[in-house]
Amino acid sequence: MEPVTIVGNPVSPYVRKVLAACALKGVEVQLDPIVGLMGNDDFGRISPLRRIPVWVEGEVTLCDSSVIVQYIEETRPGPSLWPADPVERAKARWLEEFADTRLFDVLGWRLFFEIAVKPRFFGSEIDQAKVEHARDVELPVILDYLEGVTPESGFLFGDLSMADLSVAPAFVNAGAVQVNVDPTRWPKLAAWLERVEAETPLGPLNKLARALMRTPAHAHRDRLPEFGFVAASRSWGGGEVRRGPMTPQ
Ligand SMILES: N[C@@H](CCC(=O)N[C@@H](CS)C(=O)NCC(=O)O)C(=O)O
Repeated sequence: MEPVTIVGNPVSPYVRKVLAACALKGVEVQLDPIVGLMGNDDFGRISPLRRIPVWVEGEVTLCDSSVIVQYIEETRPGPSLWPADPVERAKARWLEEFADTRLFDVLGWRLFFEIAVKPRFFGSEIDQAKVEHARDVELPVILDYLEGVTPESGFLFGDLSMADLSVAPAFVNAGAVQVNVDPTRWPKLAAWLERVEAETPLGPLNKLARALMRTPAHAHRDRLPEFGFVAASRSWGGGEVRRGPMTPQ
């Protein structure tokens, strides 16, 4: 098989979701840890939305974490990434969808992007009203919902599945901007996040993400071996900072 390159920086929750799926399925990957906002012209050819992650395997290039995870599921042997029961499988896919859309809207775009990314990459002021509304009004509704679907023990559907590996990653980005899950208000969710961190491939990936958040972007490739990753020989990064067609204002 052709070697697989994952294009995308593990600071992105979607990149960590895909890397966790690769770890569970034993897919060996090389990593091109580019920031999506700094892709070069070739990046725009393999990622029309200029978003990470992208899967590159010979002539096959795939965008979107959910599409990539499904491709891994369908092309790689080993334990399924999803619950066996069709109802649970459908519910797990819904949680993946919820995480990729609503959860990331709030934790990713309105908190992490607004506080940590926009000022750094675009030199813009933080919109405090947006941040406070996201943190104090929108997020509690989401956390109440997730608390209601989180079990007392084990993972969301008993055994580890893509539901866990889709919902958990963005909480690291929220933590980086001091937004955390209060264990007195959402005890099951907070305990589940700790289990995911301690017992799944996402734990080491989250450590890598936290390390990269404290490292200038140009030095990210050099830090990969410390965390057991091989840097890809080719990079789709190095472009000017630019908005993609769906980058929020
Ligand atoms: N639905 C996509 C979302 C990917 C996404 O939004 N990636 C962000 C990084 S976390 C990105 O590349 N943003 C750059 C931009 O939108 O300009 C997926 O599941 O892969």
